[in-house]
Amino acid sequence: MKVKEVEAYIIKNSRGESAIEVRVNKKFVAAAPSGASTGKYEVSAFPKKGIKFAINSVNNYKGLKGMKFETFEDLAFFDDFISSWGADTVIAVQLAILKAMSGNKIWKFLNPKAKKFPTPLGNCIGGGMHTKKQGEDVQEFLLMPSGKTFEEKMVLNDYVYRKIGKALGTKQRTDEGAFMPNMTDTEIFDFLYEFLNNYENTLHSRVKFGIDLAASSLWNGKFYTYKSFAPEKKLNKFIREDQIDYINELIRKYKLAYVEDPMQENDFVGFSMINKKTLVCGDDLIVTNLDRMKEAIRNDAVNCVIIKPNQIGSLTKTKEVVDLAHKMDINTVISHRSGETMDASIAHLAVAWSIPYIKTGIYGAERRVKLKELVKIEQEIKG
Ligand code: 2PG
Ligand code: MG
Repeated sequence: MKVKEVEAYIIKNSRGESAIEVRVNKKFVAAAPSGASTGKYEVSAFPKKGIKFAINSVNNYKGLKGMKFETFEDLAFFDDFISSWGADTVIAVQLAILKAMSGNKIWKFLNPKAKKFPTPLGNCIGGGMHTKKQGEDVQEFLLMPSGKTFEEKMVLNDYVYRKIGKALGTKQRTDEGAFMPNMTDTEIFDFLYEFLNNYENTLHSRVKFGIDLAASSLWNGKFYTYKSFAPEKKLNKFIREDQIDYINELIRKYKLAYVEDPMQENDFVGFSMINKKTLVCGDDLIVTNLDRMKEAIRNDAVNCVIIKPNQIGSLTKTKEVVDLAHKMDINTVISHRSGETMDASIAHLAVAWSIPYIKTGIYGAERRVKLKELVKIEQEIKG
């Protein structure tokens, strides 16, 4: 595929912030999302001079026109641009080129034999940084549905989400379209546990749940501070050891299937002390960075890792983290960001790379477009 034309420009993401979109050879368009609870070790989304500077850098870069890209590995060419263009810029350019190389069929281009589909992890109740700290402390309560096909699981998540909304009687939503009730963490844990154990609420299927605590946003260097803490506890500040006990107790009491970022982003050893009967997932801890993935492996910190291409700013580097995780029997979760666009590329990457989970949210056009893309791919593959 030869690049004839490249155009970068600004669009608005789901939070109304400026985001970058790139168009290659007129027809192939890709955009990058952005986070609110970003990890300290993520690559910056844009250079210091800002998004406009990044966009001009792409549009004024003469070398791109006439370049040929034939394989996924060719995209590594842009790794040298990460610091000057920023992570979001490189990801949007790489994705647009990948779409052009594949005629918008990324999954097939990367893995024509693909046949595994991810389970959707759906954010149904939320707080933390996705509500500017107006909601409860836990950033995301996530549904993990069961089912034979991706579509079945998606439909189940959607059904349960709506039912939860009715039961809570709230219409307020977080950045990711999760409900934002006026409840404490403990009240929500109790509610979800009871609700999901009543099979009349779940179309008689098993729906488990888990959380993204995004614990770095509670940590001040000494304590984890909970705004609305369990009424039976007098203290709302936890030192590290209390935090470990608290999380392990939550896992036991509510049979959590998934726990993301239960400890702050520097505490590999703390992660290793969390009960691995459940999926213990590193997001801000690993930030899709190969060196941090290795550090996590050395410490036995996780059995699951979040994959967000724009944390590291390179699709080829992202793939290295996925490959190492799978080689070490560590689960992967490809993930949207809280500020999302209509780009559905992560759906394709999930299928191409046999990623077992996708976190995309349940509600809102920018989340649904990724789920619907997976349904489309499933129909194509399974007929
Ligand atoms: C997370 C993400 C996505 P953000 O913490 O996992 O849910 O949030 O994009 O704000 O970093
Ligand atoms: Mg997270």
